[in-house]
Amino acid sequence: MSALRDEQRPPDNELLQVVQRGLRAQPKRLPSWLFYDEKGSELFEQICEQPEYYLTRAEIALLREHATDIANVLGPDVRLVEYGSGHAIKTRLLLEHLQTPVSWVPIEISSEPLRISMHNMEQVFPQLPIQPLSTDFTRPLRLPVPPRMPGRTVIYFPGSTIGNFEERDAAQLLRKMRGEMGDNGGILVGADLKKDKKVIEAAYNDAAGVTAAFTLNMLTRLNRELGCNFELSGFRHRAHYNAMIGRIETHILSKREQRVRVGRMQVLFREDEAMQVEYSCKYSLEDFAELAASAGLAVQHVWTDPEGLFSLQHLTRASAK
Ligand code: AVI
Repeated sequence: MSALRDEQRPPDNELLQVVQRGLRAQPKRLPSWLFYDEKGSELFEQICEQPEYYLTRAEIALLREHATDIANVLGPDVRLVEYGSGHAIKTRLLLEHLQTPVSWVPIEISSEPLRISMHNMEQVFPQLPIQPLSTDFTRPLRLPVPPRMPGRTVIYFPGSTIGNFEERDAAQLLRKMRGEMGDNGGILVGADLKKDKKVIEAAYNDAAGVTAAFTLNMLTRLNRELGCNFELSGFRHRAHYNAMIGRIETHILSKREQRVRVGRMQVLFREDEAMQVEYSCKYSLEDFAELAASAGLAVQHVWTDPEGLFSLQHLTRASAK
């Protein structure tokens, strides 16, 4: 278990500092990347299969419906750079339709998922050059030299992971992509759309409790990796849709007053105290266009699934002013 987990986390004392800083903050908060240890990644895969979690199904339906059109818009000889190695099915649906793609560059911090997705893709597209990059995609990238001259570089960022970044960080990430794709490049980014609060809240509070297990697994990870003593029965998951801001706000709530050991710190949790662990932003088409504009990008095309739940947006550089 693993290589992958060991690579994913910063060295222990760095991790401890991140966690202690978050627990000293008022209100307490921990970064959402802490979800994704091996167990958390498995639970996320299970979330994607829950009947309430419409995002993955909607994005796949969108690709089934529009992949030909998307491929036409992206044009021939694309170098497809994928942020996160993601759900292989989405990438396959896209690659199947691209005309003479130059290469696929999956970027993933953890080597095991990267290896698996490469292996799967090699089976389906034996002719396609694959140039994996095992790194954190939020950092500046040095893309590998392509096997032949691409018509354009397109950065593919599926799954509405952009929504897990706060607005300023999302704009910064898009601006970084803008630099990496070059003048005539593009970004193909998944963005979950605003909709009925009940539908959104159900997606993050599935009846089977998989999302709750995913959230609380963060505490199990801290117990294992930092020797903390979080008692899992003393905490619960809460995901609430903040309609004013347009985002799911996920918290871990303390069911009672309790103290937890985190390194040399004793952290006091009051009864009902909420620790913020994730945002999942939802966008109107205008919201997303504004976000893109703040990163020097313009929305060229938007595709949605037949139910209008989810969008895939093609962004290019906004014309120089
Ligand atoms: C990865 N990301 C797009 C998921 C989301 O919907 O925000 C993570 C997730 N958290 C709870 N359920 C799913």
